[in-house]
Amino acid sequence: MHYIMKIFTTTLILLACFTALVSSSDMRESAIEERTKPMGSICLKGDGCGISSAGPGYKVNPLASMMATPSETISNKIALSEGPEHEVKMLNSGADGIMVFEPAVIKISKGDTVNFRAVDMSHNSASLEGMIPVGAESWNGALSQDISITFTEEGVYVYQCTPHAMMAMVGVIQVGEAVNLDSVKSQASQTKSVFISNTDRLDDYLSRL
Ligand SMILES: [Cu+2]
Repeated sequence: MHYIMKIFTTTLILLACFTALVSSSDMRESAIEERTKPMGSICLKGDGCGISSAGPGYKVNPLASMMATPSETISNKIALSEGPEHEVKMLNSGADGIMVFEPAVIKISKGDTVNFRAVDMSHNSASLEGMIPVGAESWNGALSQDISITFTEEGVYVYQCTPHAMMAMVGVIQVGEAVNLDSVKSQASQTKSVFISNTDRLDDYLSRL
C-alpha cells in the first residue's frame, strides 16, 4: 500500500514539473513573438484590412496611415464661402480657443459683405494697417457693436479686435485672389510682435489660404 502511494506521489510531482516546464516555454515563446513581430502587416484584399470589427488580429495597412498626412494638409485649405453675405462671430471662446473670430478665416467673392456679430461683449473688428490690399478701405468697428463691411477690392485682409490684439484675436478674409499675400506675410511679423498668447494663430490662419 505504502509503495503504491509513493508511485502515485512521484507521478504527481513529475506531472507538475512537466506542466510548469511546458507553460514556461510557452511564455518564453510568446514573449519572443511579441518582441519580434512587425509593427504592422501589409494587408491583402479581403483580409479585413484596418477593420477592427474583423476581430482580434485584424490587419492594418501601414501605408494608409502614412498617406493620411498629405491629404490632411490639403484639407487645411479654406474653401470659398458661397453667397453674397457672410457672418463672423466675435466670441470669448470658440473652436480655436479663447478670444476668437469665428470663422477666423474665410474666402469670399469680390463685392460680398461680411457681417461681424457682437455675440459676446467687449470685442470689435478693425482692419490692420498694411495688412489689407492697396487701395482698400480700412474699417474700425465700435466695441460690442455689429458691423458690416462690403469688400470691393480683391486681396487678403487681416483684422483684429483692438482690446484683445495681445491675445491674437485676429481674423483673415480673402476676397477673390490673394494678390497681396506675400506682402501680408512679410508684414505679419510686425502684427505678431504684440501677441503674448496664441502666438502661432496668425501664421496658422494665413497657411489656410
Ligand atoms: Cu476681442
